[in-house]
Amino acid sequence: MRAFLGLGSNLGDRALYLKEAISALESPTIKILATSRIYETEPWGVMDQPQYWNQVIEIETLFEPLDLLHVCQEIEHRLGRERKVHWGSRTIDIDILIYDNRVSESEELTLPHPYLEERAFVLAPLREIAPTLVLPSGRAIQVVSGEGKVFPLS
Ligand code: A4P
Ligand code: MG
Repeated sequence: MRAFLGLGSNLGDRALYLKEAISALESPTIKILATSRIYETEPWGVMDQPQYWNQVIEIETLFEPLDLLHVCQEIEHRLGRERKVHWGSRTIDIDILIYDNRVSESEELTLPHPYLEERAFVLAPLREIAPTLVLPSGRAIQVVSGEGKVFPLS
């Protein structure tokens, strides 16, 4: 199945955490199909924290959504992620944005990601690698920009 993952880091060596997360994800069960540029983004939600670096990747995977989530969480844990403040600083955060056309509203996993269409830090890199994508709401990604300032790094 095809899925899009959102990666974010705002603590320590942000470039390294993004790179390490992507190489940790790559495996016989997760193939990386596309990788956006890195975007420097202003914090969304909790403003009083360092600037984020965000990236979106497209994958092809044999994992079911919950197993994919657990893989992402295991990688977050390995890369030193500590869960303290909701929406607060983190070395690495890996969110499942879209998984095929799957909808889930369990406590553990919400699909598509609930704030997907409100966040410029997700939409800008997603638009870069999937310019013709139609978002879960039915709107084209080209006409939805979300909130927050974002700057591509290259
Ligand atoms: N969970 C439910 N659905 C999902 C999903 N689709 N993908 C659950 C991943 N996880 C999902 O997440 C809390 C719980 O969400 C998990 O246990 C999982 O079962 P978390 O990563 O432990 O905590 P969190 O990240 O603080 O909370 P949350 O709600 O996931 O926050 P977000 O949405 O990840 O936002 N500003 C900028 N510029 N860039 C950012 O990357 N990130 C956040 C965090 C806030 N502001 C930001 C950024
Ligand atoms: Mg998260």
